[in-house]
Amino acid sequence: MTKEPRVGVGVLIFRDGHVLVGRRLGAHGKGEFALPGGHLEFGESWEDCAKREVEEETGLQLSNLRFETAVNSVFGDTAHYVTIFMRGEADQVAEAKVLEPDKCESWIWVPWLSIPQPVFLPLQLLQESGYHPFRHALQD
Ligand code: 8DG
Ligand code: MG
Ligand code: MG
Repeated sequence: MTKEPRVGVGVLIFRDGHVLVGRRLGAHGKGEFALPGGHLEFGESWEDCAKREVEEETGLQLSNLRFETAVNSVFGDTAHYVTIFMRGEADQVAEAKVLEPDKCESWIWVPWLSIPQPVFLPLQLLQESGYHPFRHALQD
């Protein structure tokens, strides 16, 4: 079987300086904290993928979707993703629900600099890339 890289979309949602992360179940990265997200489908825009995955996984409806950055996520010999990080805004009071309990244990809002360990590889690479979510705070 030919192994090929796939495209993964991770979604950054901030609320009062906190980011939404979930503890993964099943698949790879079990027990690790990750952003909501999933596979880009054939013909889908990054914006639509981000909105769809977040709605499927949390019920949150996103607006103002924008591209932040990308990383190259090589999971050893097992998987290779080009991860597109999108950012979106959710209603300030809407609750993030666990809509796929087989895939995510719980959703928590945590300060960007205090995401609990262990962290899912794409998110770890984002942290290491020097990405800073509030650098443009004055423009936002
Ligand atoms: P899908 O079938 O709904 O598309 O995927 P899923 O069931 O939501 O699986 P997932 O593991 O959450 O996402 C699919 C892959 O996307 C994941 O195994 C690796 C890749 N991926 C990244 N970055 C990120 C990220 O930040 N968060 C999530 N959840 N997945 C990511 O490359
Ligand atoms: Mg999904
Ligand atoms: Mg997912």
